[in-house]
Amino acid sequence: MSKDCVKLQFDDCVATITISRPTALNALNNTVLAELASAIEEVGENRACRALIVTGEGSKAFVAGADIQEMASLTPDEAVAFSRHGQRVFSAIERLPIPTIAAVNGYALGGGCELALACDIRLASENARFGQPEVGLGIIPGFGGTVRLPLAIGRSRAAYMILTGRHVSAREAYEMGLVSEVMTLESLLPRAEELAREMATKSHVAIGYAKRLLFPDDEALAREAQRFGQCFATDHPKEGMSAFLERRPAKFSD
Ligand code: DAK
Repeated sequence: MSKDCVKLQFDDCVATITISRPTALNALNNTVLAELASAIEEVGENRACRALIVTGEGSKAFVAGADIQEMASLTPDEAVAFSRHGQRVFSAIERLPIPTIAAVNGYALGGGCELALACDIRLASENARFGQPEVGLGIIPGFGGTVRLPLAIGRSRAAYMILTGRHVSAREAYEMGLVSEVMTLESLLPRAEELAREMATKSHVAIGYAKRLLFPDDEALAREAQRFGQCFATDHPKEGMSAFLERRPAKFSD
């Protein structure tokens, strides 16, 4: 599959996936999700590959979420299907038997924060910002955020992020335990590579087993997709996303 929005590079035992859709701050539309799925499959098939880095193109965004333009017109059934599709792609990353590092180089919002959460380890540049802003769009996190965020940082902090929709800085994310290290943007990829190579020297058998013990519950992910679909049975997603696209505050009906 040719890839316009996702770059995949192998450097002996380390693979790097770069989400590259700069006109929309690397937002995840159906093309990006399909290309990402194909890149993950290639990584999984490469027996020499011992670690994966996921990052975003440029210096502003890792991934600014799912594509709001594409999501705005979903029916409830399409919304469930979209959520399950995204969840499958993110679960495929999580289920790779090799360690995965999100090198977060800017905005990691909504689906972008969830993509980082699907990786085992998160490193952030100083300009990174994390958030689950979905409630402001009339929806809930739909790509595993309600399941993986509490696992990563605890229920109380996850509730703070999901229910307020606030962005948190790289430093706050570090204090919450959402990221393991914060550094300058220039140091981010070199440090990710260094860590990837360090983990590549460990037992890949032990790493594969250790990872499996950390997987979240499939049923919880299915419940999230179901609830996501239910949001689309109301007019809130349409209002929230139109408001974003029209650059005005959303006004949600009773
Ligand atoms: N989708 C589409 N386009 C986006 C985008 C997005 N998520 N984020 C940014 N863009 C586009 C902007 O529309 C703008 O396009 P032009 O107007 O230039 O054509 C361009 O990228 C630059 O953005 P801004 O002009 O807004 O740049 P600023 O520096 O002013 O602001 C920002 C940067 C990241 C703070 C802002 O762009 C922003 O708030 N973006 C939206 C972030 C957001 O709310 N993301 C969460 C999306 S919700 C689901 C499963 C999962 C999900 C949803 C459904 N199902 C099961 C159905 C996940 C949901 C999400 O991820």
